[in-house]
Amino acid sequence: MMGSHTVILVNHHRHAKEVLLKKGKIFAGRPRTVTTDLLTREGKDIAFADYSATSRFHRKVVHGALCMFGEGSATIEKIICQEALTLCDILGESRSASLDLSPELTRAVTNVVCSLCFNSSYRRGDPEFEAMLQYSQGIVDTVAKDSLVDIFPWLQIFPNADLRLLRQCVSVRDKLLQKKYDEHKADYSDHVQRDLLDALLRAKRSAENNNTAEITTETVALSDDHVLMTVGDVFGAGVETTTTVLKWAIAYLIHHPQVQKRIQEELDSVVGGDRPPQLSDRGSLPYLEATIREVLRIRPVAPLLIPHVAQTDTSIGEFTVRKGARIVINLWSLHHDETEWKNPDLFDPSRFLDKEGTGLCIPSPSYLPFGAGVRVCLGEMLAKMEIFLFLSWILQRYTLTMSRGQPLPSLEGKFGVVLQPAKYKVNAMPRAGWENSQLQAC
Ligand code: HEM
Ligand code: PLO
Repeated sequence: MMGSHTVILVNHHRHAKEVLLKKGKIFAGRPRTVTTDLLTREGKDIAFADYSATSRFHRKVVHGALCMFGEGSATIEKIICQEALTLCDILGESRSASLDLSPELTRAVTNVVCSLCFNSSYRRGDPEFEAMLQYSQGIVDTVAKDSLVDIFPWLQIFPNADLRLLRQCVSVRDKLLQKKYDEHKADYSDHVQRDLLDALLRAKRSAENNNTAEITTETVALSDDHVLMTVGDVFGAGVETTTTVLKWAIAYLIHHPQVQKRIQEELDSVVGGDRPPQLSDRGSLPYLEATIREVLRIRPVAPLLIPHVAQTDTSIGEFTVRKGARIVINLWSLHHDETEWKNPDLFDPSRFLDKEGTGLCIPSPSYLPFGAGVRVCLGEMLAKMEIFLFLSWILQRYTLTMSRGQPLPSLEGKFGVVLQPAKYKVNAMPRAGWENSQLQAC
């Protein structure tokens, strides 16, 4: 029991798959908590919304919009490459001095998701971007981390520094979202769909006019709050998750220079030095892909996923589960299970390669970095494209090392709604032939 709630912790992949896949709809609910209610205006988003016609409709609209920019679409690749180019230029300007990459990575990733959501981007030093960095960290530090107030909601009547910070950050975020929304409404046209916000506006109008020709299944009325919270979810998820993976990947590459070297050798032989890497190279760079898989295994972004809720009386394995019970999938435990993974605490990308070392594999069923089933992550494709392109662009040109006299990055992580690495600094040494490069986007 956590407060008045039954919480079931699932530690084995067989049970996790029963919850997420076999009984996916039964376990598709989400709990209402004080902090997520504050963030999402009582669950008017996707991720923290209970399973309902509205949240299913949201998922569908967002999925459709992301597919429009998805794999195979030149638009998204162009946007990511443009940001990768700017990022590489900044690394070049650092002249191998130690640099906290975090704000630069965040800006690159934010600009990709900003283009998708709002058809806009941020320049270095943009005050709106600085404000976003601050409010987003404040939210990550305070939302949905099983804090006491989420377990005993009545505690919110007492002064609480975390809740105060969360309220303040959410209010800054909401102003930013509202501004984007007002701008979009002002020059919206049914005939052009510039971004996700346009797609949501269109779905909202279409539902209001009951124009079901466009939407084949359920069409649900969407309030302004629903549109705002949903775009806020995608924007927030889009920024915090991908940035976190890139930071973990770089921390591990600094700890394991031999892995970095092998990725660079693979890049040299497949891509060479005359052109930047592109999405179509992904299939020919198995070691880089295996490294990304290993980073997602050893440091899962959401080590406890988002809690699920049983919508009816049911069971998991031989255990009876009552309607309303909260289910926490312990992805950390799945990804570090010693009976499934040899030396699970060892960073070893080659575990994702086949015997010949040339093809990719998933060596254990105990691996679900994006969840599975009806609540599976909506941004998996986008995140994988970004991680691949950002890492391959950086490693083609630079070798990342620790600054002299600095400790190695901590691999411990700070637990919250996402598992973030601690701050660290890196040196980006240009590789032979890339010392004075003027780079071109793809
Ligand atoms: C949900 C992982 C990137 C949007 C989730 C969940 C996980 C996850 C584990 C929860 C699944 C569950 O509760 O069963 C990741 C990882 C990412 C990533 C590892 C990066 C490597 C993204 C991106 C976006 C996104 C880039 C946005 C475009 C969402 C949304 C949900 C979600 C909207 C909620 C789905 C729902 O509740 O129906 N993600 N995610 N994610 N993710 Fe991601
Ligand atoms: C990140 C901070 C933002 O300011 C708000 C936000 C919205 C959606 C959340 C995201 C935060 C954290 C990561 C989450 C995402 C929805 C799905 C994703 C929880 C809190 C994951 C990994 O499950």
